[in-house]
Amino acid sequence: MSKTVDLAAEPYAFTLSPGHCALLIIDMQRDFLEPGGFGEMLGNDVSQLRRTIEPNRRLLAAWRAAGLPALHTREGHRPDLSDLPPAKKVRGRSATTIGDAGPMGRILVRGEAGHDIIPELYPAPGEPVIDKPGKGAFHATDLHSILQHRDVKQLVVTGVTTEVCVNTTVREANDRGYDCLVLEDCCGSYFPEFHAMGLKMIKAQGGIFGWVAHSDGLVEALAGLK
Ligand code: C5J
Repeated sequence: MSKTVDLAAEPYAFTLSPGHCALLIIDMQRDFLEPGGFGEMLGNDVSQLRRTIEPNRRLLAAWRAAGLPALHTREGHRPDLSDLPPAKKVRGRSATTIGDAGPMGRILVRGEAGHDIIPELYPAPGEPVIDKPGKGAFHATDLHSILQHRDVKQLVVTGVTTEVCVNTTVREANDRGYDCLVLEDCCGSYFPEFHAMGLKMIKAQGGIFGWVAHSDGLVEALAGLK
């Protein structure tokens, strides 16, 4: 697919190359998004994240219909916690931390119900799922080689949370030479001000880490690719 499409974005138009672009959906996991999960247990307002489900669902459907590659990430650790840095285990001084029993199984442990991706955005067969122990999706994962083998040079990035795992991943991707388009309505934070600032930091200084746009333009462009 050699056709390119210019999408309205900030700080300036993003030239989408469908043949070299992948959708990367960050950590849309039950423990972060669902009422009764770990995020809510910590006192967070999950509705701030849940508003991203429908835009992501619509985007993912359009993306798949256009025949483009989608990848999903999950933040979490091995059941024996051997990949959990001690500093991450104790951070926050919470009574309940990663690896402990939580409302949907052991918190952020692979294989537990809360660690899995929400049903609305469940990966289709053949869509890679990147299990990441850190905030960034490139740290200690095979994401970079999977993208390189598919000749991916651009990433459309969505998911949660804007200022933590989305921002960290976009910065890692930028340093590895990828152009990133972040979709504002498909990302979310428990803290609206961090969401706004997280997006601002990406597109500041001429797009120091990448581009920011609404998903409407991309969904419309994808329909035109069929
Ligand atoms: C993510 C977090 N996914 N906020 N994790 O952003 O700890």
